[in-house]
Amino acid sequence: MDPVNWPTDPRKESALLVGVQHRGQTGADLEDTLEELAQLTDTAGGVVVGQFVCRQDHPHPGHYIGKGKAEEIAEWIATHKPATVIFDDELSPAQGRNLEKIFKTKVIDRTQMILDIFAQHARTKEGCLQIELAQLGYLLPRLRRMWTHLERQKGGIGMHGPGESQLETDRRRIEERMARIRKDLTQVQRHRQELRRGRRRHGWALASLVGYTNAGKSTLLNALTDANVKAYDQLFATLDPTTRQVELPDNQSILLTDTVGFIRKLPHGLVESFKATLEEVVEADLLVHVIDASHPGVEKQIKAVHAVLEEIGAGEKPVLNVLNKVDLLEDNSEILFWQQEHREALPISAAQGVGLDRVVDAVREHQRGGSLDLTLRVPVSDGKALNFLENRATVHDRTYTDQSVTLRLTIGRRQLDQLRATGSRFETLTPQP
Ligand SMILES: Nc1nc2c(ncn2[C@@H]2O[C@H](COP(=O)(O)OP(=O)(O)OP(=O)(O)O)[C@@H](O)[C@H]2O)c(=O)[nH]1
Ligand SMILES: [Mg+2]
Repeated sequence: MDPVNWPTDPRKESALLVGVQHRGQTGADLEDTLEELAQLTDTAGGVVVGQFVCRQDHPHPGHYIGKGKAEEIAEWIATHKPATVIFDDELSPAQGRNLEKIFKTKVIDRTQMILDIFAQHARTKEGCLQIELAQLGYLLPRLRRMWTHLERQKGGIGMHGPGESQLETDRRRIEERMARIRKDLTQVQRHRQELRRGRRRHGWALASLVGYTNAGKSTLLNALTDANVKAYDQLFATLDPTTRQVELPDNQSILLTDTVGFIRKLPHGLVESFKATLEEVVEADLLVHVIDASHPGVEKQIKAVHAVLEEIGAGEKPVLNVLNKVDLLEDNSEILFWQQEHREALPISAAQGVGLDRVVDAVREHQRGGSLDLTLRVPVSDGKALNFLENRATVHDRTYTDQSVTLRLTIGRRQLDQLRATGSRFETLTPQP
């Protein structure tokens, strides 16, 4: 693909994108990746003015791409003068340094851009601390680069000693700051744990929305509750968790949390730093995976979400898959195909409020731990149990005698366990499965 003439917006930072096609990657894969990189650039406040693609099996240790390609790009840069060159993969500190020398312009990688977007979108103290930690972690091994730059500007003689010790001082300061942030974040984590414990004491089940960034998680939370979370056509619009109560039938409720979205090649340092936020996912009883069914790269997005869930230790959680944005699909055939592949996935449109009842029913079914059809005999004196059953189960009919009430009902496995735990002296007349 040759550089193209793109429309430019003079208020935005102009960016040249560089993507690498690795072995086994199809042209469509690459296009999808570059499209995403362009979207990230846009979200970060840049405007794409051109793109280069290099075919390469192994990254060059010195400058990531081949020398010939780097020179070809340098020529383009000399003519078109983009403010930034953005690489789709993470560059080592040395690669970044060398490329800046060849291109004579600022070079950033995908990781740095994602960190930048997070920094722009962080609002709460928790979000700001977590992103600062991730950015400092990224900066630490790259400090030398800034110092070398200084040495070049001021000349080598006499710079070596002070430069070296300045670097050491900077490094130590950064490490101290990182240690301080980690300590503050431990407090945040403790506070979140307390909140969750309190919620559990109320007997509320916790569910967490997960999914690729821009899949529609916040839109779904807003549609199911009055959360009023900002939903934008932007990547990583949400960083800080929001939890709201969703009313389920049978007087039950569940707490649903909307949190940060995932992306392919999510920087590891970022996952590490966002531990406090991601614990909302790790500690949930149920994950509601919001999938953008209209996205051309949807299968890869699903894989990326599964990979992040594995990484944070939430790979084994029960998941309810919802296929969102079905209003954008041309016809039903895609949905039918999807349902063959992912049998239980629920087609919905969060934006248009279609299929939300099914989501609520499925969450409720999960919360009940499956339903049982039973006949129970409860002593009339056990008002507490009778009250519990009237509220928490669906009672089909009641037969009264002097001593007892016989109820034919449908009840969640979990609710039955709760009733047992109260020490109630009910009898089960139908054999339990
Ligand atoms: N057509 C259509 N658009 C939708 C639907 N659901 C969400 N969107 C749009 O998709 C974009 C992203 O929605 P969000 O709810 O912000 O997505 P998110 O998953 O919270 O994204 P991040 O917080 O950025 O990770 C917005 O422009 C929404 O209006 C849907 O069912 N149909
Ligand atoms: Mg969101």
